This record gives sequence, C-alpha cells and structure tokens, in this order.
Amino acid sequence: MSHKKTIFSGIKPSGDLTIGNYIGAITQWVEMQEEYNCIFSVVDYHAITVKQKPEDLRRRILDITKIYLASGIDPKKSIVFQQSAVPAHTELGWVLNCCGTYISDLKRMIQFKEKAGDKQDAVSVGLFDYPVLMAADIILYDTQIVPVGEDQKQHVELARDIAKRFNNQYGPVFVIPEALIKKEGARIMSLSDPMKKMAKSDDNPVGFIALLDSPEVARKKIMKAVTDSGSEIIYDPKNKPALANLLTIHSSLSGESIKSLEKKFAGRGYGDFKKELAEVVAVFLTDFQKKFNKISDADAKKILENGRKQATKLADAKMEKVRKVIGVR
Ligand code: ATP
Ligand code: LTN
Repeated sequence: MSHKKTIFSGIKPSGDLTIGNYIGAITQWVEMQEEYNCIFSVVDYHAITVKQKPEDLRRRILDITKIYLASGIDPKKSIVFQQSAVPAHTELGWVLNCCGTYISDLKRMIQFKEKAGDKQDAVSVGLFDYPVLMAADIILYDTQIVPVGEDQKQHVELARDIAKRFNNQYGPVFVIPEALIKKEGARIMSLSDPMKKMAKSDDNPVGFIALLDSPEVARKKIMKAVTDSGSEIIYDPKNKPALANLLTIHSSLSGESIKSLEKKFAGRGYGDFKKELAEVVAVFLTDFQKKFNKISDADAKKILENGRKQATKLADAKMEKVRKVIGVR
C-alpha cells in the first residue's frame, strides 16, 4: 500500500458537462494526480434520480469518460470507472440508509430543496436519498479528500456524519473524509442569472457553456451574457456579480490573474472585455474538443473496464468488512 492520501470524486451523467464542472471540479482533480491515490467515477446511478432517456444516458457515460481523459486525467495514474459497474456502491448505500442516516439529515439538504422545489412529495425517493449513495461512494474507498465544487460541501459533511455514526456503533470501519473546495472558481454562475449556479441540467441553454458546445455557439453565449450596471472592469462579486463571474471564467481558462485582467481592461468597457473572453473560451473549446475527438468509444470502454476491476477489488474488501460487523456474515 502506498502512503499517499486517497481522493474520490465523481460527476453524474445528467446532462452535457459545462465549463462550471470543468473549472470547479475537474481541473483540481488533474492537478492532484501526482500526489494522491485518485479515484474518479462516472456516477451514473446518481443521474437516474431524475428521468433520463436510456440512449442519452448511455452516450453521456462515454462522453464524460472522454471528458475526464481529454482534461488530463491519466488512467495510468488514476482509477476511472463507472459507478453502476461496482455493485458495492448501492449495497453500502442501503446499509448506510439503515445504519447512520436519519430522515432529518436528508430533509436539510439544500440541493434536494432546490431540485424538488414545491414538489417535494412528487419527486423520486432516489432524489431524496441521493446523498446517502454519495456517502457510500466516498467512504467505500477510505477516501480522505473529496475535491468538489462549493455546492457539494453539505453532502460531504453529511458523509462525514454518517461515517462517524457508523464507526461509533460498529467500530472503526470507515475513514472520515473531508471536502476540498477551490478558492477561485468553486461556483461558476449562470450566464443568464449570476445568482444561480451554472448547471448542466438548466433548461435555458444560454445560461451555460457546455464543453462540447461549438466555439461559435459559445462565443454568442458570452456576448449575450448578462452584465451589471456601470462600465468599469473590476472584480466586485457583491456589486458586480455577473462581471465577477465572467472574470473568474476568463482567469480560470486563460491562466491570467484577475488583478492583471483588471489592469489590462482599465478604461475599457464591457464590450471589449466580452469580446476577449469570447475568444478565450473559443480557443479553449477548440483545443479541448480536438483532444476529446481523438478518443474512441472503444478506448473509453476499455478504460472503464480496467477501472471497474481496480475499483471492485477495493470496494469488495471494504464491503465484506461491513457485512461482518453488522452481523450478516
Ligand atoms: P446538475 O445540474 O445535474 O445537478 P451539475 O452541473 O451541478 O449537475 P454535478 O454532476 O452535480 O453537476 O457536479 C459535478 C461536479 O462539478 C461537482 O463537484 C460540482 O460541485 C461541480 N460543479 C457543478 N457545477 C458547478 C459550477 N457551476 N461551478 C463550480 N463547480 C461546479
Ligand atoms: N453529488 C455530486 C456527484 C457525486 C459525487 C460523489 C461527488 C456523486 N457521488 C462522490 C464527489 C464524491 C453532485 O451532484 N455533483
């Protein structure tokens, strides 16, 4: 066993991945590969908490795998696998439902409240129970660190609580995980509403830029993005949330600091800034999609199969321990 810490993270194939997923989550994963034991999953059983068309789901599972690879996740360094291919996730999810989770925990979850809205009784039980499956994903691998966007902090905290309660009852079976959230770019906002998170499941496609949007479409979306009143290019998230979001996107994709962008655009207006940002995004997407298109479905399937074998070994060993301590073995 290596002494490196273990990290686990995942993205659900519930829509086309956005630059929010890329900036908030994937870029930190890529950087962490050298120093940590990394496990990255395509968490498909999370996607079916809301209705999915089977053929779209099948396609997106491969697309996300290719996106991981095109972003720089290296299957020689990291385990890349599909959640549903390792049944221990759902098995542990059930056990945690019974041993460690209260209904009151799940009722507090912000994402559930936002997603269910005023239809809390008419959504699937899975949407409500989803954070427990996420806890299982994480603690199955003795994960220490979970690199995610800001919106997932509460779910990782719940995973900690569940693991602690389980350990209190049955002994030290699980490692207690911690969330890791980037300082900049942890919450990329919608281009049409800077108060809302950019999300792949947004009904309004103008609000997000998908990693597989054509550079031309992306350019138009940037030019149409809402801006705030005033005209100065300064980073002021409180008073100019829309511009602050655009500056963060620029800085994350171009590597230029926000300070240097403010200097560069001193005395110039929003129009100039947006034109340059549109160009930055278009260049990024062109380059990204070139890498993406080089990866075949067969390559992606092979990598997932390899990852399945590696993940199964770890997950099965932990699951066997769980079965023993709870008394079913
Ligand atoms: P959905 O709209 O279906 O809920 P999503 O776009 O929020 O999906 P997830 O699969 O839930 O995407 O998230 C995958 C990862 O990307 C998580 O770590 C999440 O925190 C991060 N992430 C998602 N959206 C953003 C965003 N706008 N800014 C920063 N990080 C994000
Ligand atoms: N719930 C997360 C996706 C997710 C995840 C995980 C992230 C499922 N399992 C385990 C980190 C670790 C989301 O909605 N973004």
